[in-house]
Amino acid sequence: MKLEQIDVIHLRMPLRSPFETSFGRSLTRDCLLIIVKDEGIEGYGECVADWEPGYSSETVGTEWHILQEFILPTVVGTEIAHPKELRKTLSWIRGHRMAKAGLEMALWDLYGKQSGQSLKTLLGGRRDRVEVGVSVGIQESPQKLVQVVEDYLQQGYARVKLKIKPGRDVEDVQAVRRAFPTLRLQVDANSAYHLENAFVLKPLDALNLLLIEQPLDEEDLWDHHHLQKAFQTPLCLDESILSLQHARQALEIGACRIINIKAGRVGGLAEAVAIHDHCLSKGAPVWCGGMLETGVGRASNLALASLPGFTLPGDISATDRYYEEDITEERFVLNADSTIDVPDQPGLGVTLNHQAVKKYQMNAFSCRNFVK
Ligand code: NPQ
Ligand code: MG
Repeated sequence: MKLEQIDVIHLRMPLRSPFETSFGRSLTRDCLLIIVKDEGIEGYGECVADWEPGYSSETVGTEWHILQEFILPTVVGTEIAHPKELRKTLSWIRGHRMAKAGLEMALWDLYGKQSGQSLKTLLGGRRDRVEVGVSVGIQESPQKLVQVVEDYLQQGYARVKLKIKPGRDVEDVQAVRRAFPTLRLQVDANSAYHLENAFVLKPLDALNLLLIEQPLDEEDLWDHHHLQKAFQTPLCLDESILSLQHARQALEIGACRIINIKAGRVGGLAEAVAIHDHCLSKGAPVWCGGMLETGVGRASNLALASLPGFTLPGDISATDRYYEEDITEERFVLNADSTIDVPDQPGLGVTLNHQAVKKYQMNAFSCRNFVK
C-alpha cells in the first residue's frame, strides 16, 4: 500500500438519547474519520477519542494534533506492505493509541479491499454472527432504569450492562435484578471508586452478575487485586488495559479475571488480537467493548468479536441504539437471538454516506504526498 493521501474529518453526531456515565452526560458523540487513499481505493478508520477527557486522557484535540503533526507525516507517501507493520513504524511516538488505532483500522480496510478479504478473515475470525448486549446509562431513578432495561429486552438484547457511580449503584442494580431475576447482567463504574469506598459495592456480590467492570482508577492495578480478593464476582478491566503487557500483568497479579478489549484503547486491531490470543491461552474470557462507534468502528468491532476467545457478549449494539442516522450506508440490526451479523465484504465491508459525513463534519484536514 502506498499512502498517497490521508484525510482526517472531525465529526459530531447527535445521540438518540443522552448517555450518562460516572464521568458525565453526553448528548453528542465526536470522533475522527480517517480516510486513506491508494490508486483510487479508499480505506476507512475511526479514531474513538471523544471531545472531552472523561473516559480517557486522549481527546479529539490531542489525537488531531498527533495525527497532523507526527503520525501522518511519518507514513504519508511511504509503502506499507501490511497493516501489522504500522505499529513498528509509529513506535517512536509515545502513547496516543486511539490515533494510531484509527489509522491502523483504515489500513486494514484498504488492505482487505485490495486483497479481496474481509476484516473478519484477515483477523482470524470464525463466527458469522456475534452475541451482543446493550450498555444502559444512568437514569433519573431506579424505577426509570427498570423501564429502560425492559424496553431493551423487548428489542431483543439478552445481556445488559448498567452504568454505575457512587450514590447510584447498589439500589439501581438491585431494582433491575428484582425485575429480571435471570437476565445476564453486568455493571461498569468507569473508574469512579477508590479502594476506600469500593466496599459499598459488596452487596452486588449477591446479585449473580457476570462481572464488575473497572471499579477503580485506571492506574490502580494493585488495588484492583485487593478488591478482587474481597469479591466473588469477577472483576473486568477496561481503562487500565492499554497493551498486551498490561493484560498479562493484570491477570498475573489477579487484578481481574476478565478483560474488555477495545482496539482503540490498546492502539489497534493487531494489539487487540494479541491480547485476545494471550487471554485465550490463559483461559481468561474476553469481550469486545464499545465506544459509541459509527458504522465504521462498529464493523471493526464485529470482525474482532468473531474471534474464538470472545466468549462474552460485546458492547456492540445495533446502530439504532445510538444513532438515528449513521455515516455508513449499512445499518447494523439486532437478530432475534441477540446477535449481529459480521460483515463479510472485503475490508470493513461498509460504504460511506457522504451526505451524512458532510452534515456532521466540524473540521477536516488532508495530508498529501507531493513527491513523485
Ligand atoms: C465503556 N462504553 O465501556 C464505554 C464508555 C464510554 C458502551 O459503555 C460518549 C458518551 C462517549 C459515553 C465513550 C460503553 C463515550 C461514552 C465511552 C462512554 O466504558
Ligand atoms: Mg467500560
